[in-house]
Amino acid sequence: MKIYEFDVIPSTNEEARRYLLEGHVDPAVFVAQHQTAGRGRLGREWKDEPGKNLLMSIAMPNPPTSELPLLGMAAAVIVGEYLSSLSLAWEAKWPNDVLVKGKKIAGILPEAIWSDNLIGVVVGIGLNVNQEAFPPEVKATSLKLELGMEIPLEQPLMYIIYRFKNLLGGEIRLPDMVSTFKARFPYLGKTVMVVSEGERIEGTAADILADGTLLLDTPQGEMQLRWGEVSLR
Ligand code: BT5
Repeated sequence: MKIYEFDVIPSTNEEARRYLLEGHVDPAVFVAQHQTAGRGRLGREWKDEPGKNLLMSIAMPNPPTSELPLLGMAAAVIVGEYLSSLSLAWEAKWPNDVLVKGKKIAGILPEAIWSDNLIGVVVGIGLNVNQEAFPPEVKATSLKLELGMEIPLEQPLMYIIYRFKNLLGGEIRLPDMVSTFKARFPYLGKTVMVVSEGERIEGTAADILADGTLLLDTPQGEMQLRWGEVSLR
C-alpha cells in the first residue's frame, strides 16, 4: 500500500477523499504530523500536538464492505489489537471509539466517498501516541501516558497498515471483528442513553448486530441504531 506522508495538512481524510475522487484504483494511506482541521464526527474537531500522534487515513477504492459502521468497528478492533500487543487493556465504545481506563485513546472516522456513485471509502484513525497533555474538556489519554515511554509513530502505523491489508485480502473476517468489538463493549446489558440524529433515547444496550448496529431495548420496543453517542445512565 502506498504511503503519502505530510508535515501539516488540514485533514488526512480530506487528502484520502481527493485521492479517491481522482479515480485511483489502488488503496493508499495518508499520514500527517499535524492537522489544522482534524475532523471528528458531526463536525466535531480532532486535535493534536504537532509530531506527537498518529493521524492517518486509508483510502479504499474497493472496500470489503460499504457498511461504514462495520469498517469503523474493524478499525477500532485493529487499534485495540495493537494496544493488546503492548499489554494495554482496552475497551470499545460503540460505534467506534477505543478507550483505556475509560479515557479515549483513539477515534475513528469512516466516510463514504460519492461522486455519481459510491467510489470508495475512507477510514480515518487518530491514535494518541506521545501527547501528554489534553484540553481539560476532553477525557483523553495516550500511549505515553499509559506506558510511561515514547513509541515511534511508525510502529502503530505499520501494524495498522498490515492489518488493513489483511482486511482487504479477506484474511480478516468482519463477523470476527464485530464479535471482538462486542466482547470489549462494556455497556452491553446496561441502561444507556444514546443521542442519535438529535434524539435522546434511553434503553438497555441489548446487542451489537452483525451489521454493526446497536440494538436497544426501550419502553417503546426494540430500536436499531446505526450511529450515535452512547453514555451510561
Ligand atoms: C472521532 O470523532 O473520534 C473521530 C476522530 C478521527 C480523527 C482522525 S485523525 C486522522 C483522520 N483525519 C481527520 O480529519 N480525522 C481522522 P468523535 O467521536 O466525533 O470525537 C470527537 C471528540 O473527541 C471531540 O469533540 C473531542 O471532545 C474529543 N477529542 C478531540 N481530540 C481528541 C484527542 N486527540 N483525543 C481524544 N479525544 C479527542
